[in-house]
Order: sequence, then structure tokens, then C-alpha cells
Amino acid sequence: MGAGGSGGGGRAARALRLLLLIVFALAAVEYLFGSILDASPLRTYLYQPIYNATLPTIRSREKLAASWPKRVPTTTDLTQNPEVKNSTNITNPILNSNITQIPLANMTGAVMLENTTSLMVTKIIDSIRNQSTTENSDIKRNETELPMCFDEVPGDFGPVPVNKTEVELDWVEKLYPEIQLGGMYTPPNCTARHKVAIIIPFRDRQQHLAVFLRHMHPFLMMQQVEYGIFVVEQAGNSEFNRAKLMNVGFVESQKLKAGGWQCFIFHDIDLLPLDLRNMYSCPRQPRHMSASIDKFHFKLPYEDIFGGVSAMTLEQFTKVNGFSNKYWGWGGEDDDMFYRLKKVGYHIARYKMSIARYAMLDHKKSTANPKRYQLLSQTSKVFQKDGLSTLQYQVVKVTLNHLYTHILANIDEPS
Ligand code: NGS
Repeated sequence: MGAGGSGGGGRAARALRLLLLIVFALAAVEYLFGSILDASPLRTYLYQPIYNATLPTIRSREKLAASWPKRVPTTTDLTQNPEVKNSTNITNPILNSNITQIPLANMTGAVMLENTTSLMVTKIIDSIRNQSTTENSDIKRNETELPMCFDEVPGDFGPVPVNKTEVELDWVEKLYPEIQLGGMYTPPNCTARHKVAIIIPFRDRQQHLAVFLRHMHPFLMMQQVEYGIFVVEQAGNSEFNRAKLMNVGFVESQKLKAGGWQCFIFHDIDLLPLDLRNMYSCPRQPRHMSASIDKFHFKLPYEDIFGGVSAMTLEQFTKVNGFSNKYWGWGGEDDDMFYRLKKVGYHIARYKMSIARYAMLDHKKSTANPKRYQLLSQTSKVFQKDGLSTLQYQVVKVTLNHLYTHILANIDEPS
């Protein structure tokens, strides 16, 4: 009995030790790898943006969700101009300005870039700087007076709800008086760490535009980024060319910003971010932002996907010569960008799947491009000769609306 009892006690002690060991092991794994269970492949962790490394535990997400969209403090700082609120049509402010020495744009708005894209971007930025010394000195004064905006994502940032109900644009405009003409925003109480152009390729999606803007403006204001929203619409009836429109958006948005944008987020209009921790900024590696979409049951469709929403710095984007101009019709242009980035040695960063969440608005699928696989097979060989360096288009009209800049462009190939 006694021997049996002590044998039973020994087994119980061993079982307890084993249990404790397992608990410690699990705690160590969780500590080392974060929330590995809701992740896609481990590779994405290796290039996680710095924000994830320091994210505090979110405790008040429900509170945030319930009060969304939040009111953001109204602006009083010198860089804002609350009086200018009406839509303004301009043919092209750049072409009318005194920076016609930019090699990008001739007087018809057609663009022919030089071979060295980094040279061309430097020229754009230099020209813009020379042109707008007054604006820059305002910004500098402002920057010295205000503290920097947050670095670590605030602890109460978390999921936000979306409202997919269609609304009128006029109504949305009244919600956000603090947005400057052209859909531009500068945080009023701090100096932004990120200057971000949101570039949206667009055609026939009027019903999505107001829904998108209603969601995105409060989202971006909460993140305290300095940003502008650029909707680039394809004129004419050719097949939709998403990638070429994004190249146009890159060049045109850069021309419209004193000092230039540092970060470019290429954004489908039918995708709405669901978590405020998904920072609209550019980390050290290009970031695929829309990894976790409701339509795909919040799963990554394939490891190399780079479509939907992606973020690249000025340097990253120009180093790969922008997007290809050759993808007419649906599909492949985002994979092409992925190959470019790989080719020059970048890795794709992603937030974890619980953060990179998006809701997709309903739409009809467009006709697939039958040539896309053929084009993709050539990407790594030809990308330096197809992209920003060979971009040609005509700006039909630039309109500074209250909540966005509308760029209508003819991107058809010259016959
Ligand atoms: C791939 C496409 C990508 C596209 C992705 C998701 O098959 O361009 O599907 O598309 N690549 C090719 O066709 C080569 S989605 O379902 O989100 O429209 O982004």
C-alpha cells in the first residue's frame, strides 16, 4: 500500500513537473514569436515593421470600435487653410507654374522620363522645393514649434468597424471640415513622422468613393500622418491599366506636394482597413498591407501576393522603376511589382494577420489580361526599361476637391 502510495505520489509529481515544463515552453514560444498562431508564414515576421515589436496589449478596442469614427481635434495651425473648402478646377497647376524645367512634363502634359529614375525624382523634388519656399518656411516654423507625433502605436488602437452603406459625397464632405482642399491633412497638434500619398487607381467606382473617403479620413487622421488622397482616373475606353495609373499618381502627387511625399500607399478603392494598428506609413522594406481580407476569409491567398494595398518609400519605388506600364486588363501587375522588388533585393514586410485586416466592397470582376503570364515571365529581365522611365500620359484635368485630388489622365499608348 505504502510503496503503491509513494509510487502514485511520484507519478503525480512527475506529471506535475511535465505540465509545468509544457506551460513554460508555451510561454517561451509566445514570448519569442508573438502571436504566432494567427500568423501567416514565419517569413513575414522576420521583416515585421518596428511597430509590432513594441505593440502594447490592446485592452480598450471595443471602446474604440463603439465610438468610431472619432472626432479629431480641429486644426488651427499655420499650414492649414480652413477657408478654402470649395472644389476648384485647374488644368494643371504644375504646367502653369514656373517649374517647366522638370524633364517629366512638357507643355501638353505628356511625360517622358529620363532613363535614370532616381535623377528624375531628385529633379522633381528640387523643383518643388525651389518653387515653394514660402510654404516650406511655414512648415519649418510649425515643425519647430510642435512636438513630434506618436512613434509607438497608442495602446487603445485596435479594430474599427466599417460602414459599407452607400452615401452621398456632399454629406461626407460636411463630416470632415478639417481636411484641406485636395484631400490633404496635416496633424494640427504635432509634427507628423510620415508624409504619405494615398494613390487610388480609379474607373467606374463612383459608388465606392464616398464610402472609402468616409472611412479613410478619420482613420488616417487618428494615425497622425500627414497625407493626401489622390484618385487617378483612366480616361477613354481602353482596358483598365491599374499599374500605369499608379505610376501617374506617383508622379502627379509628387508634383503637388511642397517638399514631396516620402511614402506612397497604392490602394484599391474597394478595400477598407479594419484595424488602426495597421499604420499607413512606409517601413524599411516595402509593405504588403492588405494581407488579411474578409473576402478571402482573412487568409493570405498566396505567399507572394502584393495586390490590394501596398506601401513603398520614394526610394523603394524609384529603385524598381515603378510599376510596369504594360498590364492592360485584370491581374498580374502586382505580381510584377513583387518580382521587381525581389530582384533588387527587397523583402516584403507584413503586419500580422490580426492587424492587416480589410473589408472588401462588392464589385464585378473585370476581364483578365490573357498576356499577364507572358509579361510576368519577362519582368526580371526588362523592368528597368518598362516603368517610370518609359511612362507616357496626358493629364486631362486635375481637380482639387475637398476630400481628394482627382487626376483624370489619358494613358493610352500613342498610336
Ligand atoms: C492573382 C493575380 C493577382 C491578383 C490576385 C488576387 O491570381 O494580380 O490574384 O486577386 N495574378 C495573376 O493573375 C497572375 S483578387 O482576387 O484580389 O482580385 O491580385
